[in-house]
Amino acid sequence: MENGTHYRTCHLCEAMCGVAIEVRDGHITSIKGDEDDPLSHGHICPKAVALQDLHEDPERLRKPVRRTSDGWQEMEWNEAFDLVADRLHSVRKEHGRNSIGAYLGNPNVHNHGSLVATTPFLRALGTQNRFSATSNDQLPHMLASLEMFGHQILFPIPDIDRTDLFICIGANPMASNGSLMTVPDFRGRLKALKGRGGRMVVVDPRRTETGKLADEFHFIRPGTDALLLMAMVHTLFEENLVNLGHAEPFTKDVDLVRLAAMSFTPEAVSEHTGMPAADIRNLARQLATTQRAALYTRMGTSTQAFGGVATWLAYVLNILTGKLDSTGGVMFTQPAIDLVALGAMSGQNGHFGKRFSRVKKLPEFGGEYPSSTMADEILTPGEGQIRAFVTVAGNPVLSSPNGGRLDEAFSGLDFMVSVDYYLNETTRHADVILPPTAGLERSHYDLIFSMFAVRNTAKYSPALFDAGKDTRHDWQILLELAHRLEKKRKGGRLPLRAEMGWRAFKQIGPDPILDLMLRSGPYGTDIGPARGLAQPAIDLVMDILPKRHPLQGLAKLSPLNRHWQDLPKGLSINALKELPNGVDLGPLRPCMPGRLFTRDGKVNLAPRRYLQDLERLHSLLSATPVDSLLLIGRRHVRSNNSWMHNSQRLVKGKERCTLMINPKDAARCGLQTGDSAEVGSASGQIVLPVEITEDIMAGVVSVPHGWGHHRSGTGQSVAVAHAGASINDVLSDQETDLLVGTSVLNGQSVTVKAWRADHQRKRARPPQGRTLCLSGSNGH
Ligand SMILES: Nc1nc2c(c(=O)[nH]1)N[C@H]1C(S)=C(S)[C@@H](COP(=O)(O)OP(=O)(O)OC[C@H]3O[C@@H](n4cnc5c(=O)[nH]c(N)nc54)[C@H](O)[C@@H]3O)O[C@H]1N2
Ligand SMILES: Nc1nc2c(c(=O)[nH]1)N[C@H]1C(S)=C(S)[C@@H](COP(=O)(O)OP(=O)(O)OC[C@H]3O[C@@H](n4cnc5c(=O)[nH]c(N)nc54)[C@H](O)[C@@H]3O)O[C@H]1N2
Ligand code: SF4
Ligand SMILES: [Mo]
Repeated sequence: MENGTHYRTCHLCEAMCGVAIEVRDGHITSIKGDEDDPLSHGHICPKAVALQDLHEDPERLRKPVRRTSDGWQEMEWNEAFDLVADRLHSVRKEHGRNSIGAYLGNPNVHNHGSLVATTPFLRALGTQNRFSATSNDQLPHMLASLEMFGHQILFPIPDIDRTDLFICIGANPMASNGSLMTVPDFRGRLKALKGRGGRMVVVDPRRTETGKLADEFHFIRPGTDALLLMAMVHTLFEENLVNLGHAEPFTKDVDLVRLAAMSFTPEAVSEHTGMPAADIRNLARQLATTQRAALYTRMGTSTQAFGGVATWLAYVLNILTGKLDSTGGVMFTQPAIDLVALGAMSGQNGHFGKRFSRVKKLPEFGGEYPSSTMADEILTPGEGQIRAFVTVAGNPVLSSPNGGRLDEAFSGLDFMVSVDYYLNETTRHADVILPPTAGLERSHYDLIFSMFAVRNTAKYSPALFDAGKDTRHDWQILLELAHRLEKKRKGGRLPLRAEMGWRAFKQIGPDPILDLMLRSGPYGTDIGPARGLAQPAIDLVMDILPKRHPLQGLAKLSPLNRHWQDLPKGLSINALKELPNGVDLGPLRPCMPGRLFTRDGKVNLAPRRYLQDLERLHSLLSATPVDSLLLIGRRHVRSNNSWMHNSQRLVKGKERCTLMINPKDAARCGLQTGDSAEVGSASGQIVLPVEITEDIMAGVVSVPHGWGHHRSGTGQSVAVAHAGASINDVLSDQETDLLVGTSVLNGQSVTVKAWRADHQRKRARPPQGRTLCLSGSNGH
């Protein structure tokens, strides 16, 4: 790689910060924020240095390895592909297609190559036993978008740069840098918001880094957001504050929502939520009476027992107060590659509940079952039991509830393969690990997060380093395996056309596909004066063809669509290569009802399945609030899920994997600063240092996720030296949001007790910060 500064997008989290990477003699000498990036304007967080650490990490795998009785042994790619395809095929032949399980982890969505190759790979696997990080994450948002707007990834994004009131519930963008709201430099944007006289309100069981910057902060008892939001809806109707604004003509079933909210008065929910009724009313009034306002919810409200209803209600509140599709409210993006429209064109708007998982009968979403039932499907004998497993860029042992049980499940498989460049808590169970190139060794275009950003931008970066011949990108690994599996399924040979197709795909890779999507998208090819002639033809097509005809989709998406006429044109990979800092495509703009994908072209405010789930919400209201401690998660700006703890620069300093506990609860449990505590449930126990703080609500304790690197046989020595303990060893996989199937990662009851060195000696327990119960199975 040439000496000099290279610009690209950091792919580690959702914020898409532009980075300027200085390279000298093939080595990175500095990583800074790119001042000219149109979205991040020079902002980066401390994790940006991990781009270098990951790239240079001597423990990052670079060649395939297989497990042998003498430990891990390197192998050649061809041999590895043969072995994996052979084993997967024979399991499939013997036990049927659903005997293979597949889990896709979070980094896949930061990797356009993987995204392009995943569909053919999963098709070749042919299994219905698919899982991903989605069901531990944003699933309720996807369901709400599907049910209300007709497309699973058409998310309303807070227009934070123009809002005057930002209500943030169950999210901590100061640590996470935003989620389903790509918002680099949240702090700077918040400062600007306050500078123009705006305010931020935060509702969270912990006074988080974001909460500390709020103009108004409220504690809420975990898992009760749906009650709070219902009471806000109630207040809007009661006080005549409903005003849908320009969404009124294309929104239906407002009255059903009014009825649904009738009994949820602020007084009725106050005890459960822990929020005074007057504060709830006031919150609803502020939202209604501030013209430019956005209500935003995220992980804390989605991954809990009522995540489905709570997320729906957050959308409802924005709509009832006229914030949807309005400047400074919540808006839809117009990305250069519009996966929403492309998906709709091929009929992939999303689906839910088309089939149910074998053991627990949990609903699929988009063809995936909830990750919380992975262990059930592996451990429960019978027709359709999972016997072989594929993980791609995931670490479910640390990221899914009851990780201990999953750990045990993986250890008993007939065969497992992981596409991952680390030997970690999950991949240590694999028979073969296929390591892809690292982020800086491949080209980058942020297909997914460009769609969720607070401003429309586009950026393409070529690979910064040449990985060398003896390496493979994720997409190459996935396509190669898919091709081989397909061949085996067809008895060793494919028809000539299919064979040519696979070869061509493997030859060209994802970038020409990106290019095509860019050129045919809303900012694509400029046909200049011909536009005057083409437009009437397009309009005619749109008028006479049925609403769901594929050509409608094409017309809607294309640069010719009337909606997009005033957008800049001419985007392609080549054009973007000329603009290494990226290109600004402007602020979010109103685009409704044109961008709706529902059958009747309306926003469905009261989808039936949410109304049906209200009975459950009513029973929460009539139950006595539980007295036990409720466990919630947290994130830290120097950590990213489970896989950045092998960077010394990121893990150094004060211990971060601690149990946060309120002084009142600490006193009740006999805990003092400097002590360790044992946190337990039927799933397992962990021991970790306590951090006594008023920042956490009484009755609530918090543990970050992604830690617990003590398990033997992993290959990340820095992470092992900073092991921490895994919250997911305590969280049960038996609790899901019954509406959606999302894992309940926040609000489960736990026990906390003091853990002292003398106990430790007497009971021969492992040292602090270690998980006690490796298998963690609750033996149900
Ligand atoms: N209790 C609790 N649990 C949680 C959460 C929580 O808040 N609380 N958060 C949940 C959320 S939101 C998420 S998204 C999940 C994440 O959960 P997962 O996606 O299961 O796990 P990660 O920790 O992101 O692990 C990513 C893996 O991908 C590998 N990897 C990194 N880059 C690449 C790449 O380019 N290619 C390939 N092939 N591999 C790569 C890493 O080595 C690592 O093994 O965790 C969830 N789990
Ligand atoms: N530094 C860093 N950044 C990240 C990640 C990371 O691991 N580290 N992960 C990335 C990923 S994969 C994701 S999905 C995003 C997530 O982005 P966020 O959703 O912003 O992440 P969290 O920090 O988990 O915020 C959840 C908040 O919900 C609160 N909470 C818990 N339970 C409840 C509840 O019942 N009600 C309410 N109202 N609040 C509750 C928690 O205290 C916490 O403040 O972050 C991304 N960015
Ligand atoms: S916030 Fe940090 S990790 Fe996320 S994209 Fe920006 S620099 Fe990368
Ligand atoms: Mo996530």
